Amino acid sequence: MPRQLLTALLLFLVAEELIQWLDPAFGLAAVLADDDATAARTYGRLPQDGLLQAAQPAALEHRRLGQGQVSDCLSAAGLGSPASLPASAHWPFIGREVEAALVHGLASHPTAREKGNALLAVNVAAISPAGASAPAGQGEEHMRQRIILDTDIGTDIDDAYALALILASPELELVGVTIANNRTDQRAKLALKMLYETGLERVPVAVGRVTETGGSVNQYPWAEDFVATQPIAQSAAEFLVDQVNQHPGEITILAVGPFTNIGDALALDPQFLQKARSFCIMGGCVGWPEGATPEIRPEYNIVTDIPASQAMFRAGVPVLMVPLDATMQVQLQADFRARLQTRGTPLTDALTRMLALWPHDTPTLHDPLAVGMLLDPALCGVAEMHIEVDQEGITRPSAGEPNCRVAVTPRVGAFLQLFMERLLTQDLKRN
Ligand SMILES: [Ca+2]
Repeated sequence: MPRQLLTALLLFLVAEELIQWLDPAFGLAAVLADDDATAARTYGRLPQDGLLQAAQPAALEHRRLGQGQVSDCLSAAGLGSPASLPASAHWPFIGREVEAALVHGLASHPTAREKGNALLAVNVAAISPAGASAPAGQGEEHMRQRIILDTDIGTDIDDAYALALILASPELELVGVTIANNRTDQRAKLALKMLYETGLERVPVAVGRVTETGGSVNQYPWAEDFVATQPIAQSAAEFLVDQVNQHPGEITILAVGPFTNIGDALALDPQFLQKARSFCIMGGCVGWPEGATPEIRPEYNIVTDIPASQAMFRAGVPVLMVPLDATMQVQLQADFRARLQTRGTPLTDALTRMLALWPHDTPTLHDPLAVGMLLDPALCGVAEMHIEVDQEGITRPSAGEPNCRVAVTPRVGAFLQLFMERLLTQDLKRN
């Protein structure tokens, strides 16, 4: 198996096209590819099971590399602060800051090369074909997952990327889109137009109630004149309740906006989340692992509708929670954006147009990371926690039976690779 792993790695490295998509985790691989002998020594000794969780301590042991040494490496490279590194045993090796530091460290400090090898070994284990985290859909055991996306598309740009990732992922069947937060009529038009332009106008869009909460619909001009399709007559909450009652145990609900529609659906049917197959949110901030997040703070989706968020966490169903702690690490840098822009499909063109209206530069892929967890649950390390929402909208872990599985340590490189592959290889269009 080590030889197969090496072969897989070398194939990976020579795929120049691929390497250009990838983030510094794999840029590090490219650096080390200059030295085949070193690569062979490193990769030939990888644990054979390929499990990320097993590979991390094994690789550390193999290279006698501890966190202190990594901190030294960061310091030597003049990048990063050892004090900012998470102290947890589930230390996120694939954090961008660490990767960037190591790339620079390797380039300028030969003694750092050995240290980099061990971290690279971990990354290779994580992406290897032998890994336990092969993308869903490649095995017979993976069923097509039916999902409803509850979104506030139109404020931050990441909702549009999340919808795009769903549409471009054959493992997911989008049952419907429900729209939350303030001008839900305008947001609905954005979703309707994205679905229409990609030939998926059969997917129903249900509008949530208009609220007085904040968040401008800055991308609305892209869909302002769109009249080809309309939302369904059911409200978002009615649609959610109706669907899980019609198909109990089958539908995954993915909520990536303020949780008003979830709260309204719970008011209609307090058991509605129990009838879903699973329930996943992008939201909250848990301050874990220690040091990964500067401080626990109220997160937008939670704080925009605190009563709905409180009801959601008390609904008695396990929540798969993808918090800021993980999502802030996943950013869509300029080279990635350029690749999407030049792809030229209706879907990527829609994203380009909406991005141009978004009043910021670099998207953080909060909501797409939650989609990623539905595609491949191994994309983030997960911790079980008991979460309650306080009056300020803070989601502080507290004592009690776990009610959440919280995604805290993202494999940034693996996620971005999946994200870019899906959006660049799709060819969705109107029939
Ligand atoms: Ca959102």
